[in-house]
This record gives sequence, C-alpha cells and structure tokens, in this order.
Amino acid sequence: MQATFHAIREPDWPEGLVLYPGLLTGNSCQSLLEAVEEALKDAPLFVPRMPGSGRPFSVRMSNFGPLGWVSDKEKGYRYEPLHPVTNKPWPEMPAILRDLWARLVDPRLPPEAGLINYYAPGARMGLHVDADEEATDVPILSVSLGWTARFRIGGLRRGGHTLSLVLKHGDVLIMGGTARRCYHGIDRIYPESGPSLPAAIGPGRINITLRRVTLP
Ligand code: MD6
Ligand code: FE
Repeated sequence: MQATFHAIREPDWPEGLVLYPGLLTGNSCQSLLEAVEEALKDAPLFVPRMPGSGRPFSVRMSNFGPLGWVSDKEKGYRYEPLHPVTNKPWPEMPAILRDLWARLVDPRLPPEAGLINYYAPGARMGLHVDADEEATDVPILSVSLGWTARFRIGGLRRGGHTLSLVLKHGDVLIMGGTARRCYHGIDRIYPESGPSLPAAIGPGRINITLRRVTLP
C-alpha cells in the first residue's frame, strides 16, 4: 500500500489539508474497486436531491459502513443506517479502508460512513462544507479512483479566494484542522484521464470519503 508514502502540504493550502499522491497501489485500487462493485449490487447508486428544491445532484451515491450520508427534498442532508431505496443496511466497510483510516486518521475511533460518489462524464460537485457530522473535528479521508478530477478548495466562507488540486487514481486526501471546515467541491473530471472503472459501474470517477459521524 505504501509505494509512495509521501505527504504533501503547501504553504498556500488551508491548514490541515494533506495530499498523499498515489498512496494506494494499483493492486489496492483494483481490490477496492471490486469491493465497490460488490457493494453496489446490494446498495445501488441512488440520486441524492437538494433539500427544498428537490433538484438532483449530478453525482450518484451509495455508502459503506453503519451510517450512510443521504439527502432528499423533504428531510435534507443527514446520516441514515438504511439505504433510501432498498431499506437495507449499508455494506460493511472494506478492511482496506478501515486500515487506511487507522494509519492516517485515528486507530481508536473507526470511521462510521464511507460515502461513495460516482461521477459519470460531465458530473461535478458544487462548493460545500461537510457539516452534518457531530464529530466535526475528526478529519475526513478521501480516496480517488478512475478518471482524474479537479478539486477546488476555498476558505471558511463562500466567495473568497480558492485554489485547485488535481486528484488522481490512488490519491488520498485528508481534510483536518481548518481545512475540515473549508468550502470545497469538484469542478470537473477529465475524460479518459485514468484507469477505467469496472463496466458494471460505468465510465468516470469514484470518490470515497470516510467520516466519523457520532461522538464517542
Ligand atoms: C470528491 N470530495 O472528491 C468530493 N469532502 O469527489 C469531497 O467533497 C470531500 O474530498 C470532504 C473531505 C474530502 C473530500
Ligand atoms: Fe466534501
């Protein structure tokens, strides 16, 4: 797993933002994509919707772990123990993700949600802050797979200075400290810029974010 265990932090990045380029080897990425493919058989991708307007996200989602992030028109952003369509518990968190979290975030406080985002060609994600967790100070760990994305991150308020980062297949990004509370999103994904996802998923990008939701 640690082919290039090299943490990047830059002076102009928000404090607590750390990138590990290519931390997951090709084999780990392949096993993880197989685990995603298996999980999606049981917990298919759903279309999240904006609270109030009911406008669909362009990204489709599923989750690993005891809690999953969901959003719909009526009840908005929240964590739920059951899939919104199948009403079944989410698939178990793969060991590879639990191990990554134990190494990079906290070996004593396991992640409860592993949000799977699937970006088909053209999908993007608007600037947002992840604030639906009680454990607001625990870092979020993100893994990118498939096509490359341009990730944008700003400050604590909307409308300020932002910078962009390229996230590739096998990259791991940690958002802790100040970065945990910064606006961020995905501007775009670059077609054919990385390994193909399994045919059962489709072309594009998978991002998995591991989150601690409840306080111990
Ligand atoms: C994505 N990531 O990479 C979207 N959030 O597709 C996120 O929204 C994100 O990468 C919190 C922490 C890390 C992230
Ligand atoms: Fe986020």
